[in-house]
Amino acid sequence: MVIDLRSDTVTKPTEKMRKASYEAELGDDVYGEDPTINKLEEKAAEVLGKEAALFVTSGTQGNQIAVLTHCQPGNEIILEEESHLFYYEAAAISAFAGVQPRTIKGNRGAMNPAHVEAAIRGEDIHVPETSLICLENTHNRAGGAIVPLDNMKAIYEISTRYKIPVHLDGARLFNAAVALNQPVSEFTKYTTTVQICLSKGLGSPVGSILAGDKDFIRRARKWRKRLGGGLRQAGVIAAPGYIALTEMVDRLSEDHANAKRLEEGISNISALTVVNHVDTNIVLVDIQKLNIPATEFLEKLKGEGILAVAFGPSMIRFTTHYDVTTEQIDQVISKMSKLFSVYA
Ligand code: TLP
Repeated sequence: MVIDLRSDTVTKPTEKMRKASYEAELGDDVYGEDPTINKLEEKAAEVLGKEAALFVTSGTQGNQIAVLTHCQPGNEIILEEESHLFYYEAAAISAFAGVQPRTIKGNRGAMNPAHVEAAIRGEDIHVPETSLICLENTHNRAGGAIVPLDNMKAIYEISTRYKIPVHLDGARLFNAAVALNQPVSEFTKYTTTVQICLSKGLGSPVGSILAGDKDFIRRARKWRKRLGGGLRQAGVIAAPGYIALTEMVDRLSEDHANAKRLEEGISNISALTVVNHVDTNIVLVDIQKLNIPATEFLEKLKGEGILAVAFGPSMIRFTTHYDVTTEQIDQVISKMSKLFSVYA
């Protein structure tokens, strides 16, 4: 059996989720009449500590609707230089919202609040208006790093002073919350709006939630419609989302323990170097000592039935999730030791 560590997006819905889809009460959500969607949105708003929430098709769609709703074309937005919104969304912020990115180099995904403040534009005919600050927690390219609460608080205080909204890409916010043993609302209280993914570690097959105040969500709903994201009997995909949100959160700690176990195992293979501090479910491995490109490394792993992804020419990302057991992690370690110790 293939051990798929490419991403936590590869998880399949549980039996209970499939059953919930089958049995879901349905209506037309564009009319606001799908009871299963309404129940999910209400629950999500409550959990995220916001007035209202909107079910969207993906994390990318949720982030883009946030940018479109907060900004006007010609504005500038501040974001971390390796954030998903900047790095992995195919320049959608420019293609759709027509905003200019102002990137800041972070430390383990966290932007220095002083750098954020310095990047906010003043009143000048030559410069764009800063209309949004984006955060990401956990930070994907920083290896699932948790952006500390005091960092979020400091940036939120600055944003409040300058009357600039803060959007949090919380695709893996529940991982941060579980790792720090805090409710997600402890993080979202330092944000104006937040996007969370139901379809990553929480295991739902489809969907994300965008949350904020009622007026923001009313306008966001219109943007979702414009983008063709107004779905009809969408309760079939929201029903697993409700289970994801209410029953799948605590078990994320198992994924974190498996990632730690993988990190420890890899640290005994001298040709491989774990480069991130493993806070949650992502392990980043530098393979430079092997003198082979990431593509060849991945092929060798694939030959042993193990999948991972390249994060650079000599960087590999392994992501743990609920479809991977501790026994499988041990198999990955032992297979990698056999494959790569010859290079040491
Ligand atoms: N991340 C995917 C890839 O796009 C890289 C992955 O495998 O990790 N924000 C963050 C922080 C993400 O990691 C992702 C997905 C998204 C947003 C987008 O979510 P989807 O895939 O639902 O559009």
